[in-house]
Amino acid sequence: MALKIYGVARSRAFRTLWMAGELGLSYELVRVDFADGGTRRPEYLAINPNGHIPAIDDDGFKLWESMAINLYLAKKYAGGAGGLYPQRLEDEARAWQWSFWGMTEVERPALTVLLNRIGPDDRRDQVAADEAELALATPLKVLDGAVSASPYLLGAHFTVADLNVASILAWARQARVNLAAFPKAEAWLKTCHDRPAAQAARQLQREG
Ligand SMILES: N[C@@H](CCC(=O)N[C@@H](CS)C(=O)NCC(=O)O)C(=O)O
Repeated sequence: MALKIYGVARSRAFRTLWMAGELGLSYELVRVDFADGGTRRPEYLAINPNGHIPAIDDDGFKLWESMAINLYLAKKYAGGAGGLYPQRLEDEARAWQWSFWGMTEVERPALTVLLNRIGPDDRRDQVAADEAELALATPLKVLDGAVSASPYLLGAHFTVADLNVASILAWARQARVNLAAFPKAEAWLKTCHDRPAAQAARQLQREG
């Protein structure tokens, strides 16, 4: 098989599995798990020296970092107007903007709420969870404004920008972050997460 995805669905590999599903790609999921030390084995470090999942091997081309992987896959395989990857240079730049924004402004507080609210009992810290939820309000307001102006982040159609941001925010929904103050963002997120490819990736998560 040409495309290998390294990771497990209950990790950031979820993002790549969702993207592969959107694109209708056939792939091999190579099970590398952080829970059993798989991410630190020499054979995996040869693919991603950071020891993190996900990573891909696309016919010999190896790539790591979830957002970079999704941008690459979308650009390579989405093709054509109305596809997941924007056609105009400016829209492409906005897809990068939203992807970097998701990683730098959203990911840490979303993960902090998740780990402290629904992580292992002995590691939960309600105060840290509440503080992180408060910190999320700033980027959520930005997102709410963006999807008030157009149905999706780059305009009328769902693109890699939506997938990347919504896949990061999946943690916030799992952690039951209250989105009521951001009704447009909440509706947009639900629309993204209701897509069949997102549901299929969620199902892979439930299966472990
Ligand atoms: N910035 C990286 C982060 C990847 C990452 O930290 N993945 C976690 C799982 S969600 C991991 O591999 N942790 C295992 C470890 O650090 O050993 C990305 O988005 O791909």
